[in-house]
Amino acid sequence: MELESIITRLVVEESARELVELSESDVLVVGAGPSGLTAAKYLADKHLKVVVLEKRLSYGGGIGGGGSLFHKVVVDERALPVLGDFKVRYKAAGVAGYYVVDSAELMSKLAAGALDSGAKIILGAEVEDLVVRDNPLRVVGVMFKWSAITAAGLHVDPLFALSRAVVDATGHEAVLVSILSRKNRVAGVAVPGERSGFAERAERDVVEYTGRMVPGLYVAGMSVAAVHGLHRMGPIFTGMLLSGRKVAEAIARDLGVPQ
Ligand code: 48F
Repeated sequence: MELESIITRLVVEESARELVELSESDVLVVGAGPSGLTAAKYLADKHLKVVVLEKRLSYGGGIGGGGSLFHKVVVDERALPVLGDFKVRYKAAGVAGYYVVDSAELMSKLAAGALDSGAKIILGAEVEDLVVRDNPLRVVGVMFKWSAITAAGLHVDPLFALSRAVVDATGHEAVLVSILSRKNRVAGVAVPGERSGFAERAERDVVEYTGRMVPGLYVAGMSVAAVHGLHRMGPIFTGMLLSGRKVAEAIARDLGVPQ
């Protein structure tokens, strides 16, 4: 067989085989930002089958921009155990209890940690709808298509991916909960959008409000702020990491995984 044929065959066969296998999972995490990647690792550590769908061709979400394009972000001491789990280095920088982290290191090691624990990350996959069941309303999966299709403005029907739990980790827009609210009025969920900056309260509240929206659908990271009208916090990432860890614990509990 010619090399060109081998390349095409291996890419298509392996991708197709894997996509079929991944079309039924335990947890679908939508968004490969800090909260989504953190959740993915801790869920995979519990031996759950975890798939992350990310619409861009890269992971890290808002991390890569660092603090307003400066290449550092801030965390406080509560984030250190999570940074340790991902082997992310941090530096004490003269303000007690606060640390700086290199944004490039944070985004790559969060992704590597999720992958090493067994999560699968599919890039270029945009979720555009939920899959639901009624009586009682529950979310049982998502509908996704390749982001390139959206970029090209083509009218193409999406594919399905089913799972026992779906995490909205799409950031400031809370894409999945917004879809739930707009297209499934029966859920009685409204998305007020996030409030203006108040870093200390935002860092606390975003973790506190992390969790289940309706059966099958969970919210983590900045989506939590959008859904619950919480403040934003700027380039400090403790809340994102702890929110990701918390949603993983909540899902594991709901799915009956021994803690
Ligand atoms: O925005 P993002 O980093 O979300 P996060 O985990 O973290 C927020 C922080 O980065 C920062 C902040 C806290 O300091 O304010 O902004 O809450 O990552 C969200 C990811 O979701 C992807 C998007 O490309 C990004 O990588 N995403 C958004 N919509 C979709 C999506 C979609 N419909 N389908 C797939 N991926």
